[in-house]
Amino acid sequence: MPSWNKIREHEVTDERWFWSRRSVIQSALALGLAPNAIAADILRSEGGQGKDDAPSWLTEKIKRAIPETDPLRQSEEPAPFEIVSGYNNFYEFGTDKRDPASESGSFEPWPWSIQVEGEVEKPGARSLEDLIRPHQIEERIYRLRCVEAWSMVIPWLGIPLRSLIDQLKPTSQAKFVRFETVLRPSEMPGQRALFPSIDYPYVEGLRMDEAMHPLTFLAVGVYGQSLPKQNGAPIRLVVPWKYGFKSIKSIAKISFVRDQPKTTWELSNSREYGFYANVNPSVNHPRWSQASE
Ligand SMILES: Nc1nc2c(c(=O)[nH]1)N[C@H]1C(S)=C(S)[C@@H](COP(=O)(O)O)O[C@H]1N2
Ligand SMILES: [Mo]
Repeated sequence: MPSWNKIREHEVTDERWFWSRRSVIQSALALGLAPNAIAADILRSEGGQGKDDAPSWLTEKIKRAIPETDPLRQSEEPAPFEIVSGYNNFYEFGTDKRDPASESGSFEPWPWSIQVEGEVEKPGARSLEDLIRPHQIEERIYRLRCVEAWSMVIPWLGIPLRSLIDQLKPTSQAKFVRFETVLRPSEMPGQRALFPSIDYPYVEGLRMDEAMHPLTFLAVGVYGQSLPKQNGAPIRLVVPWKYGFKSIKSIAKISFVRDQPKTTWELSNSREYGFYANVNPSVNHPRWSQASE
């Protein structure tokens, strides 16, 4: 039986190597053995500063996460941390797969709050701590499939979206949940682009029953640490049965609404990217096959 069935995902070799290499660099830095610029550069290139910036309530909670125990998860070998945090789609930082890791240096996710709006008991701004701390953090290993026909298996840490919805208490008028990514052009070079490829802020949405599905997840970490900026720090959606673009990053606003929200990719090209976007290998994208990945 593969080792990932017995140990927590963040204890597997890739990640152990990753952090031990990092701590070697950090101790060398402390002892004055490594030139600062070089060491800082290595640390930056290895997945951002998420681990250092996250508040201790979150890193402590993440350490106590319930490990994934899904017996159906066969032969799904997780992608190495370097790939999960080095090959990304996050247009706010650029359209190249390497841009989110290299261009997210000025993004400062902490402290974070989320604006809660619409058909809900108590609208208003809520700190991420208020929203996450009451819940048990779980590990979920999901295959994230991008509509571009690639996928990776990722060990997320977070809470079911449903737990947050239960906490927020939407009214019976709420039929959809609408999510918005933070709008910070000064920290996000893609949002400053003269001819941006999509409109900002990035918007996504789910029908209420999809949002309440037990697999629908709000990730605050990956591979045993808080989320790197390029993966959507400090909090992003993960919907394992929908194409990756539904899994909106760096969520700053959650609205409970009556009507189906207009989402970013639907607005930019509704023929290619619909609201529901359920993964289905037998339905081709208008410009390419979805049969394999
Ligand atoms: N705000 C925002 N969220 C986003 C995107 C984006 O460009 N901006 N890209 C989406 C797409 S197309 C994919 S495939 C996934 C990629 O997530 P990952 O980089 O953590 O693998 O994030 C999704 N969430
Ligand atoms: Mo994607």
